[in-house]
Amino acid sequence: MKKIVLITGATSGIGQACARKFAENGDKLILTGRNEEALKAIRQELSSKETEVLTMTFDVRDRETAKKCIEALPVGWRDIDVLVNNAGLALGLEPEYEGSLDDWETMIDTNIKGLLLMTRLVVPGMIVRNRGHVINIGSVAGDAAYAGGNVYCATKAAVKALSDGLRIDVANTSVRVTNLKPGLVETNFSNIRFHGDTDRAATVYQGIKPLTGNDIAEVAVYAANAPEHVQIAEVLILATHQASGSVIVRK
Ligand code: NDP
Ligand code: 8X3
Repeated sequence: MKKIVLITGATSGIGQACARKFAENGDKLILTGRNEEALKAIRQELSSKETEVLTMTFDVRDRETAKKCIEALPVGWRDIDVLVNNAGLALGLEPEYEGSLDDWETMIDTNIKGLLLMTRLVVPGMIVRNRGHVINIGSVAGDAAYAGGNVYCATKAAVKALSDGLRIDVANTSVRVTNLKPGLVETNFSNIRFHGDTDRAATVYQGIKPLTGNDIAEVAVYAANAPEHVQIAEVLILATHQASGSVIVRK
C-alpha cells in the first residue's frame, strides 16, 4: 500500500537518499528542510505520475512554523504513515572543556528538541489511526562516546532513549519505532562538523570505504515495509572496516 512518508532534512545526505528510496518504493512524500531551493530541486527530480511530492520549508528548531506546516497539510496528506526524523548535525570535535557553547546548543536543539517536536506533532495522529512508524536516525555515536564526540554523542544517546521511551509508550498500539544507527556515512556531515573545512572533512573518509546515504535508506525502507507484526526496533549499520565509533581500520 502507498504510504505517506514525512522526512526531515531531506535536502542532503541520508534524508535525500531516503526520499529517493521511498519514491522508488512508490510512496507519497512530504519532504521538509530549511533550504527551499534544494527542496524544490528534489521535488522536481522525484515527482512523477507515480510519485507525488509535497515540500515544506521549516527549521526543526522553529516550533511555531513546524506546527503551522503540519496543521496546514492539505487533505490527502494528513495521515502520515512514516515519520523519518533525520534532520541533525554534529558541530566541532573539541574536548568537552573547550567546545563552543553555541555549537552545543545548536546540536541539542536540532538533534534532540527538533526530533521531539516532530514526534509530538505527528505521532498523535498515528495513535488515533492505530497505524504508523517513526524512524529516528540515531548513530553509533549514541552507543559510546568517542574522542571529541562528547555533546554530539550525548544527543544520539538521547535519540536512543527517546526511541526506546516512545516504543514503550506506543506498545499498546500498532505504531512502530525504529532507531537506525549508522556509522561512517559520506555526506555533507563532516563539512558541517568542521564548519566548511572540506580538506579536514575529507580525511574522515580516507583509507576506508564509508557507507552511503543509500545504504541507510535501504534499511529505512526495509523497516517501513516489514510485515505489520514485525518491529525493527534498532539497527546498527557500520562500514565493514569500522567496529565502533572509535575503532576504524584505515588502509
Ligand atoms: P547532511 O549534512 O548531509 O544532512 C543533514 C540534513 O539535516 C540536511 O538536509 C540539513 O539541512 C538538515 N538539517 C540540519 N539542521 C536542521 C534544522 N535545524 N532544521 C531542518 N533541517 C536541518 O548529513 P547526514 O545526511 O549525514 O545527516 C543526517 C542525519 O544522520 C543526522 O541526524 C546525523 O546526525 C545522522 N548521522 C550521520 C552519520 C554520518 O556519518 N554522516 C552517521 C550517523 C548518523 P541544511 O542543508 O539546511 O543544513
Ligand atoms: C555520525 C557518525 O561516528 O561520526 O553519527 O559520530 S560518527
